[in-house]
Amino acid sequence: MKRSLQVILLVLGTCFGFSASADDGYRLWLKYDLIKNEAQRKQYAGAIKTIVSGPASPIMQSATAELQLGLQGLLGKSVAIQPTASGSAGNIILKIDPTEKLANDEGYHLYKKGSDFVIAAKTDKGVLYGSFAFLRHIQTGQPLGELAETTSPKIQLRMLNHWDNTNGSIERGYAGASLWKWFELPENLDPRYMDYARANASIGINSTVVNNVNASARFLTPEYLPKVQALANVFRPYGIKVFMSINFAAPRILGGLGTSDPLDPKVRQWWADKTKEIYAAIPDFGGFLVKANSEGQPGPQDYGRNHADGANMLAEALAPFGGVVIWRAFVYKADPNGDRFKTAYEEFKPLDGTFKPNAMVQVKNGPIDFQPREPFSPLFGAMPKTPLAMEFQITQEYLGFSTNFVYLAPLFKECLDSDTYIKGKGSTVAKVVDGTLHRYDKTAMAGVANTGSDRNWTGHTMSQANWYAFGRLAWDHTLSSEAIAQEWTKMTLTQEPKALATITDLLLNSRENYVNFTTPLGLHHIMGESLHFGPQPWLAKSARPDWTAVYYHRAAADGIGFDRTKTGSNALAQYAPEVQAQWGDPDTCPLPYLLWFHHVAWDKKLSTGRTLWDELCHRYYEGTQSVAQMQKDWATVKPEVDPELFADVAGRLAAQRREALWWRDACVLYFQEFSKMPIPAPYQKPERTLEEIKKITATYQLR
Ligand code: GCW
Repeated sequence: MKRSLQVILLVLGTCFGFSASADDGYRLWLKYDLIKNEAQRKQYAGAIKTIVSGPASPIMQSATAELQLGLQGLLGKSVAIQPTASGSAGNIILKIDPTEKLANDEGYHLYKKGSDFVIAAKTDKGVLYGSFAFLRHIQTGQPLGELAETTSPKIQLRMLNHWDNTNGSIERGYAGASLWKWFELPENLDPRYMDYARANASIGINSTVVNNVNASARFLTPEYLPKVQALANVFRPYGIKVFMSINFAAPRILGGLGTSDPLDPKVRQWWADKTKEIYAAIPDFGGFLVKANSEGQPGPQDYGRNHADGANMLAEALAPFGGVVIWRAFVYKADPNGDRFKTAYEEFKPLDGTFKPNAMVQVKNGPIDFQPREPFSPLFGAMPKTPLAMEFQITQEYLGFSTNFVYLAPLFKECLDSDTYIKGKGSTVAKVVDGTLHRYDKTAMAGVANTGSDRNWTGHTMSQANWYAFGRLAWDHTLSSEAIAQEWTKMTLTQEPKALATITDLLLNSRENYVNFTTPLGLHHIMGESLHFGPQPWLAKSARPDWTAVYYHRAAADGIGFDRTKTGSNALAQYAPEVQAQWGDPDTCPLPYLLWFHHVAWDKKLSTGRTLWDELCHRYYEGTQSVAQMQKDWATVKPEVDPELFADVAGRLAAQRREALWWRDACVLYFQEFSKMPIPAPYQKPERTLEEIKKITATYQLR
């Protein structure tokens, strides 16, 4: 596909315009505003003269267009693109060299050569990522003299999972409607599709699943395939592959077959034909993502087959085209006496070694469901012969939607850095997922997207940092939460040192604050029914027992928490002995995980010197207080942050404060009914009664 650079620049310029007016957040971290520090700007501008374009390809065009756009904005001067270097100084040389010493095809090497700057890679994709890194170097104010970066992604498929539906809604989306305007596609291409691709490419995301895992079969019809094809065409020049979620019952629903049994030859043929049809439209199609036999979705178990039977049928259909099937391990049964924690491991571990080479199993970070804090899923480390993909949730389903300021890099890192001990000390989850521990030849990390049609993409301005952090960590999980926070803040909000330090601290503490006022000490799944918003620890009846709150917290006169040791569900046995030893004893179990694994007496003395009850209250009160502190800290950065962005965050923090009080009052008053202990000094008893709080939660549940 031929595209004219002028057209691209025009479109980019319109969408990502350099207007001096207030910032609506649309440009994300790719603002490219004129560098304020004049001396610094002149230095960059003096050092950079041309962009030497290297071999032509659509991806190379994206790289040069981005460099030109970025430099124009940052330096306030137009930098010409030339086929060869003119003169020997100030050229940004884009170089593709398959012999470049890099770990893989997507890596890049930035360095100075005399007075020139080289962006070298084995492929055009590497050059694209290197170009964004070069711009980031300038955006974050680093001296060009120090340009030296060699990096390759540690994970092959760095993907977003969109839970977007045919009607434009997004399951668990809190930033507006779907970015994909299905009704206008394929004819009308919203310029936003390209900006979405640019944003992803800038942080190394190279794959996207465009539709919900609760998948409508309609996506596989001749009506929708051209729409997906149109998106793929826009994303391709940014190195992004499209995947689709499929409905396992499609052969029955669309194909008119009486069955979707994966061992039925007619069903297999149907998938083979459908896959061929997809590849005819999208030659670089990535593959399928599948939610099967989970929360009512159809799957192979409907026919007495297992997950591997289902996955392998699809793997076979995809294999001739180099596609991959990613099969989700998010499964659980409605068993009032069981432990939902254990189901995924029980269903999947026995299947290790039975999946085809182009199948992967995608596991959520924790054993339940994206709670504010979860221990790592015991499946990590338990399937050495099956490549396991990590699934994180970027959208804040259980983290206060778009009203709450919760920076997720610490949550992602906590999981990735956890030690499974499966092959001795240092067998971290990250090493499972990046393939080094079990020598997986396929690796993937997925993030359930938090993007939507809101002008600023993510609803809460600060949630942009979560999209950013996910991409950066999928590229390199050894980056620190702090480094990513600073990078993002410098590009998005401010570089003024004091404000930068304040915002970095706000980001770094925000998740722990959220845990404290919602689910401290290892409480989990006590949020509002189905909406998953606000507190509802009293929820005792639902369509399934494991959708209630009491199933998880087990508060009673004798204490609180889910006993997952030998005296309880023994879910702990799914971990390596070292992990069991670490978490199995309530006296040594780290407090953040305590009630995940133990039922603890209200008056038990904890390592903090407080009783369990007092500690619980302490955290609810301090967590709520911390939101007031966040408001104060945010107020101090006002002079340094764009007024529109400042106001957006300030307003949402005020809403978060109201919600934190709601959580605190609900939880301390409800749990007090069991502990029968007073709210400890210096904290004041809530002004509201539990009945009043319950009414607030009930209002949220109204349809
Ligand atoms: O977290 C739960 C959500 C569902 C979601 C499901 C899943 C897409 O509440 O909305 O469905 O997990 O991950 O499949």
